[in-house]
Order: sequence, then C-alpha cells, then structure tokens
Amino acid sequence: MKITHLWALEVLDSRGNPTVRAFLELANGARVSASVPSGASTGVHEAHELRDGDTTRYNGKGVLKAVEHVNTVLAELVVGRDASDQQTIDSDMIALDGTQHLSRLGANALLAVSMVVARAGAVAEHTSLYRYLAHLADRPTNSFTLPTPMMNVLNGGKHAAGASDFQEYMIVPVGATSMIERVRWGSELFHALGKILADEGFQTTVGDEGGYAPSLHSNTAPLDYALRAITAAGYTPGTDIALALDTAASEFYVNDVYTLSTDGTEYSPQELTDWYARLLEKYPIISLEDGHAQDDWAGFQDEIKTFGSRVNIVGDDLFVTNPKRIQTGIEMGAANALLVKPNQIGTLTQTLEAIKIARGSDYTLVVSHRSGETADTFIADLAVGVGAEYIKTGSLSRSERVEKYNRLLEIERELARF
Ligand code: 2PG
Ligand code: MG
Repeated sequence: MKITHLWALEVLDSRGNPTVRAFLELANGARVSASVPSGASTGVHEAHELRDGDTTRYNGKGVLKAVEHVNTVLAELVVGRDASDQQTIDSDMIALDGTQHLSRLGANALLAVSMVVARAGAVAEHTSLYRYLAHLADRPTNSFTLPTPMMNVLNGGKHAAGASDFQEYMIVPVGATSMIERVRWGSELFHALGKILADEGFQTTVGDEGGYAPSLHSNTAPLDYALRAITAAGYTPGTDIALALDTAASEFYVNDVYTLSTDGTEYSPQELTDWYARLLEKYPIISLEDGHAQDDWAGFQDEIKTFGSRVNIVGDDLFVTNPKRIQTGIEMGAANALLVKPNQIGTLTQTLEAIKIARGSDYTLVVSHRSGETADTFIADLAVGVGAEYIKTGSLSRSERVEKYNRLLEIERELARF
C-alpha cells in the first residue's frame, strides 16, 4: 500500500531530552508513528545522532535539524513508495545521506523513518508488527518464542550518579516458563529488593532504567542484594532467577587501565578477566556485557578463553550492531552474543543484517532498549520477530520500560489465541 504522507516532530525522551518521532499515513488513511531512543553510555563507533548544537534551546540537544530532514528530503524520497519496500527505502536513505555514520541526515532521522515504515508495512498487511518483522528477517511467521527478560533492578555507572562503577545489575527469570510468570517474578523481586534496601536505610529512588540506585560503596554489593531479594521473594538463585551484568567497561577504561573508583581498585585487562572469573564462581551470573572496553578486542578474546563456554559474552559498545564489527568479532573469537540496538546502526535493514551475521555464527541475541527511551514498544516486537533469546528493557518501574514488558504480555496472549 502506498505511503501518502511522512512527517516528524521533536518530542521528549524519558530523560526529558529531545528526540525524533515520525508519523506516516497510508493511502487508506491509516496512520502510524515511531519514536527513536537515545543512549548515555554510547559507543564511539555508533551511528551519528544528529543534535542541533544550538545552545539557546535544550542545551544544544534539540533535534530540529533531524526533524527537518524527515519533513523534507526523506519525505520526498519515501512518499509515493510502497510500505512493503523496507529494504530499498532503507538503502536509498543511506545512499542519500552518503556518510559512513549517517552524520549528514542523522541516524535519528533515518531510524525514525525506517521504524515507521515497518510499522506501516505491518498495518498494510493487517498483521502484527512482530510477525511482519519475522517476515522481513526471513524467519518463519507461524512459530514464535518469547525472549527471557534481563531486568535491570540496580542501576549504576552513567545511568545513576553516586551508585556503582558497573552500569547494570540484571535479574533473569530463567526458571519461569511464560511471560506472565517472568514479569510477575521480576516485579515481586523488585519490590522485595526495595523493601530490603529501605529497611537498611538506603535510598530507593530509581535510576534512568528504573532500577534502584543506592550508594552501596562497592561493585559487588549489588550482586549480594540481588541474591537476597531473590530469596526474599521466594525464589531460588540460579535455577529460578539468575543474574546478568552490563559493566559498560568503556566508561572506566583509560590507557589500558580499568579503574573501579567505588572499590578503589585498578586492573589490567587480564586482571579484570581474572576478577570476573572469580565473580562468576561466586554468583549465578549467566551473561556479561561489555566486560572490556569497546576497542579492547584482546580483553574480549581473553574472556572467551577463560569463561566463554559458560557465560554469554555480549558485545554492545564493542559491536554497535554494526555488521562489519560483528564480522571482525567473529573472526577474532571475541564474543558469543550480540546486543541489538537499532539506533546504533541507523536502519532496520542494517539491524536485521547484523542479526543475520551473528546468527550465522550461533551468537545469542539480546535485543535492547537505550537508557533514554520513549513509550514506543518496537523492540518488544523486534525481539519476538527475530527470535532473540533475551530482551533487555530495564526494571519493573517507569512506564517507558514497563510498556515493553506489557507489550510482550500482549504478544504472548495473541500467540495463545491464534
Ligand atoms: C547499554 C545501554 C542500555 P545506553 O549500555 O546497554 O542499557 O545504555 O543506552 O546508555 O548506551
Ligand atoms: Mg551496554
């Protein structure tokens, strides 16, 4: 079905910063929209998020230029095309931009259009977004599995000042057999954790991703609190609920040294691997994301050699959802799992290509939100559509996080009915 209108607006994300929301109208009058998220611990190799730099508004963070690009050149390119034309629309937008990191038109402009075109494609086919995304990804559209959430119940790093150096302490309800159970277990644990923290006089205010952000003065204490909360909520650590970490190590790495100021320790890349190995012995951790810095390929290789057979070693800043970097990682044996963030690369088609390459080498997939989110639940459908084993979309509070879980509940219900 023909696309008749395309336009964009500057709206706010969950941190109160501007982001791009695109709208699209089809020939039958149906209208859809899509919003782009934004990171804080962004990798240096990510596609370019275009900000206005005009300090008289939003401290330079406005996105009016990106919005203008959607309203002019991108609308010109897309209006009149068929909504099912995802691949060519995406590749034509990339060609029109003409730069390596989409810095001319802005990856935020391109992704907004790419997402809204996909949503329109699903509407035109009278199908659900996850089913349509499965079709775009060349996957079966008659059998789906739901991802297991990695729920970030304790926030640190760049997402919560004054907490830990590590960015994310996640709980993973591996023993739950349905989304209804996974969400309930997560919520019960989140509240049990809040009670433990409050009883001990810690703050229970939340960070950017909806997890608690107390100052526990140690990078391992949050793991102990998470374990206590699992037990307090009536679950068994490891078998019912496991743990996952995103240390976001690029943020505490300078000149070959990893500095954990909360603990007062410094590690070489190899010492850091050894320390992680000790943590993995002690805690039921099943996944370690960005355990070394974004260009410390040797650090990641070392992780694979030391504990790669037991744990998901997830590349986020390392890969930035970029097919070329993933290929390099595969050749070097530097990870075994891919974090998928469409806005790191800029279009849906490139995201699906990244996934295909990773899958070709049996990588595990973790579809992910950004720390600056909107109420858009696109990534929930993406995780189901591409058959990701995991989704990472924050804690059990803050609507921009919880809405993704709610969307997964809807999808589970829909799959049970049809
Ligand atoms: C990450 C993400 C999401 P940000 O590092 O994995 O949790 O954070 O969006 O700030 O890059
Ligand atoms: Mg990360």
